[in-house]
Amino acid sequence: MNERIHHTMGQQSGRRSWAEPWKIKMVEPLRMTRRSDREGALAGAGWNTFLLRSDDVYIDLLTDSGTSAMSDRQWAGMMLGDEAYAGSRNFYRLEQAIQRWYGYEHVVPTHQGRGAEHLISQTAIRKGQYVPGNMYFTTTRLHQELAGGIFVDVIADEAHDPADRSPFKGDVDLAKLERLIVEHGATNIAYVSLAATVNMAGGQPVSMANVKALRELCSRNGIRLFLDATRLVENAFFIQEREPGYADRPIAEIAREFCGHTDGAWMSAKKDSLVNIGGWLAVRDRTLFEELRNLVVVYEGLHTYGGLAGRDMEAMAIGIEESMQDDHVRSRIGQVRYLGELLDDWGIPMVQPVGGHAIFLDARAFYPQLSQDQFPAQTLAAELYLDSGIRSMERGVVSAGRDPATGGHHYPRLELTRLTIPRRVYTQAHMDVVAESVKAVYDGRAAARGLKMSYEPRYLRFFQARFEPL
Ligand code: P71
Repeated sequence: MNERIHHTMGQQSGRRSWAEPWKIKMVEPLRMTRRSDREGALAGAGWNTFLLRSDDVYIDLLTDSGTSAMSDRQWAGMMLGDEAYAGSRNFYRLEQAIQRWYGYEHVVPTHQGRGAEHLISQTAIRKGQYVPGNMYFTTTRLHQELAGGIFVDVIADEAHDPADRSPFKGDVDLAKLERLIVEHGATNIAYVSLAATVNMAGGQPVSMANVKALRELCSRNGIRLFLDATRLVENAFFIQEREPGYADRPIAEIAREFCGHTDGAWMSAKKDSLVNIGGWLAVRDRTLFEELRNLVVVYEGLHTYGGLAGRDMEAMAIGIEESMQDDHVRSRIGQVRYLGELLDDWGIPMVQPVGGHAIFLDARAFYPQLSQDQFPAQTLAAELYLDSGIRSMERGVVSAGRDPATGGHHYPRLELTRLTIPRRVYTQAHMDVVAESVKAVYDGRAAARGLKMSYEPRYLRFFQARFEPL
């Protein structure tokens, strides 16, 4: 006789269970693979998860970028695409959505986030100027450097410590920024580049108090403040949860207030906004807008489509509204947290507190026997794939690239492997499979030997680099 009584996860945590605010209408079958299949696939991919075919992947946690599931309303919107070269009706719907939910007046559509980063960098940076930011993001920093800018990290020190549990690890350290201004003069600072949330720090939020103080500091010095709004909705959730005075305010209101402290924003709509492709750039200043609108026709497409089809802009307009709903955000971050709590209970080392879009495993703590030159985070991504067919992403020394001045590796303090959760795609059972696989790899950590790089491309090397086991 079975004496065991099973408990739901909610019961185990002493609370009532909750579930996603949607149901599934269409499914996409996944291919299950055997370890021997995966060994062949990984060797063929040069031990780089970016080079795997998705057909060889079981649960794909490479990124939450463009991998979310659209709603029935978004798919219906795809049928309302106005594919005119100029003046598409969907552009005006998108423009209105950005004005309403983010509050910026002038909008330039782009094919995705880095298209927008390119335009703002070329327009707002003069060669030799400094661009302070709250930790780097790969494409953001590259576009700033290609425009002749010098990136300077001014994030709070806590952000570089995976174990530090501060609530707003994305905050700018204002003293670091002030020192930079004093040292180089305000005119040698192109703008402050503020990301909310901070991807490379583990999806960590910026507080409202910090963006307010930053606004004051920038205004006093005549420096512009631009926002990377890619995961701002998730940032607004953390403000609602953690910052005094915001508990009863809707996420949409908090997001809009946050934007109110900035001069403009760029966006990869492939994240928060629940679309497979799309981005934008929006500013308050009319003169800057005219420059951006002129440059977009050179690199992206006419200023009323920016490299997108009309249907993509329609899906984005609808996705923006859906992304701002409290129930949606709570369920999205709730799923990430569910996985994080399991792993935390089992003593798996990772970035704390768990952020908005992903679990970031601390590969240094997994593999103390490996130096950063043996690519611990790349090794961990490979081991997870071999164990169960889960695909994750390296966010350590490979991603950090080389210092353009010295040519040597950047050695970031954070050596992380990211398990990124797409929105509205996987179930709690998938999260359980992921958690058990991470545990299995952790239990086998002593056997890991590391990798060496056998091919290194010039730009954003992590995408196409190849490795060999040591
Ligand atoms: C992510 C991505 C996609 C990506 C980009 C580069 C390397 C690996 C994966 C893209 C972002 C982002 C932030 C905060 C701008 C972009 C570029 N993230 N800002 O996390 O997270 O946007 O991909 O649409 O061009 O997997 P884009």
